[in-house]
Amino acid sequence: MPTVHLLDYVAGNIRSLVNAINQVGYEVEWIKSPEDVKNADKLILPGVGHFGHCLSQLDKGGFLGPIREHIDAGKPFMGICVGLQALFQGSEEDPNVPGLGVIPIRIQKFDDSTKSVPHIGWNSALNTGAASKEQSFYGLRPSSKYYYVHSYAALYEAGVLERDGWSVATATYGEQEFIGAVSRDNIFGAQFHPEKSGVAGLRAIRAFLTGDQFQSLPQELVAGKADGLTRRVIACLDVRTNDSGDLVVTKGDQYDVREKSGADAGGQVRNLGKPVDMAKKYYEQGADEVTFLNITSFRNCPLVDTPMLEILRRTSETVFVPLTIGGGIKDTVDTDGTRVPALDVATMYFKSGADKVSIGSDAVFAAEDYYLAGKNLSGLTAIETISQAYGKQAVVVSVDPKRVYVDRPEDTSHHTINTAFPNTAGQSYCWYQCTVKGGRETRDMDVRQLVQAVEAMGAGEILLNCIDKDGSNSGFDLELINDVKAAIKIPVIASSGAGNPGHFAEVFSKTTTDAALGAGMFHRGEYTVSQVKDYLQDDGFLVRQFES
Ligand code: 1PR
Repeated sequence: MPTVHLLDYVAGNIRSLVNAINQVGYEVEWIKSPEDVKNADKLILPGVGHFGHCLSQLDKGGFLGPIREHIDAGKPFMGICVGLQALFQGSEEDPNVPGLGVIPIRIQKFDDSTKSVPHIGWNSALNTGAASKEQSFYGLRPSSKYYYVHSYAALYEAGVLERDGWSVATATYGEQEFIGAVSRDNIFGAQFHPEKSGVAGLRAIRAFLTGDQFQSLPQELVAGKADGLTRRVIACLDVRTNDSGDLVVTKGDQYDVREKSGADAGGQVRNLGKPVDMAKKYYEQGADEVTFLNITSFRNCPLVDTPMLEILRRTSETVFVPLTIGGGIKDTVDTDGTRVPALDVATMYFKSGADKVSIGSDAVFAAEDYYLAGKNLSGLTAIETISQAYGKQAVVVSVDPKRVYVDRPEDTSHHTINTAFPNTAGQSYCWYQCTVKGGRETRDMDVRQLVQAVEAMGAGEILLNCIDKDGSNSGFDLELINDVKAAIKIPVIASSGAGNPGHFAEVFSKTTTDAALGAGMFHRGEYTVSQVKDYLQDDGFLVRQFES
């Protein structure tokens, strides 16, 4: 197999990049020292975390000079995400740290007054020079969508880079147009993650590796370009060991996953299929992300026995969209008494192919400590340590709230809403109480308090479940979603209650949710992800369809 050199300067979550490179027929050789850069023909610089952290790590390791020499020698170079940003002059994220300065522009933070930041999801990479005969560079297509996750970007100014000979592809987030990819001579940079962008991303990686810089496209691929962020549809797999000892995808009603009727009535864990096979099926149906939740993590789970690692390893070999893993991301004591910090637990998952970790119970305990300390951050929580090391986009907080009804707002110290759905006792105010351990234990904290605390700690996204709605097929809890969206800036994934494609259209039209997640309706085979996408498209929403 031909090779490409990869510079992994933070021992990061780049297994998926390696898998993508292997998938297009190349082998990875690791750059371990600055001398190795000299032996590289093709060099890829992936990037995670902070701009400043990336550049100072490269500087400390003595890599910056050799990278510059590699680029100046005209050898193929590809930067991904922060690896692309490294090519620029500097970034507002860490103003005192200089970039490589190949592109004389500074990276800026997205304006979060009008939209969620980070920008997470599938967006365009439209070649600004598409009118020329070389309509595409490195296989980028106007009809394709690419997976982005970042808070900072190079904002686009028409013609500036083009005048210097750069090819530029842009995307638009809210009212801001930014650089999605650039190329000039031997350099290719992508703000999006090609390794997480399905077939469209693999095409870009292959084009870079084979040196296929410019292509002209057939008319049908150029026409019909629809810029902007698509509506993100996520498939979620709750995973646990069933009574026969097999690891299965299961699904509960209000978090109870045991059968109540039929042959298995009397408490067997529902078995809806095998995790790896189902993840692949949803990827091929067009799921924009796949989430695995280990729902028995409330038990003490020793690290020697973490079957989810194998699931991730196998899934990430064939599923090229973001993978999230949740359940048991916390400080852990292993069977031999070794204390393993949450950051190390998360690292195991990232190295096995996860792109994000999702933290449930531990986030509630951390939020309680945060308020007890007068809203002071300790710097030691799982959220803070993981977000510091891998970037906030890698940290999702999964919330498991349930409604508590009261007669009047004054009857509780918690934030209430006036609900259109009073309970049977006629109470029309409620607050959303946080739970831990898969809903087994309630805490004296409302959902607003939790999401605001975890946002302050550096969480990048909220996975907003709702125990009352879970498995009900009655649609999402729109009141809950609107309440949470109003309280924070980070993106929210609406979850619990999806029963048909219309529920996805409803949540996207009646709330400002950033993504929507379904489980039971997909697992039971009632609807496919592509049917949801088709429905949304017919309803006028922008979606990404699976490219084969
Ligand atoms: O607390 O950090 O160890 O994480 C445990 C994780 O496991 C949490 O994310 C928690 O939400 C999840 N979990 C724990 N127990 C259950 C259970 O069901 N018994 N599942 C559970 C949560 C909720 C969603 C579900 C949606 C959509 N599942 O993921 O997929 O509600 O379902 P639907 O579309 O069928 O309505 P920690």
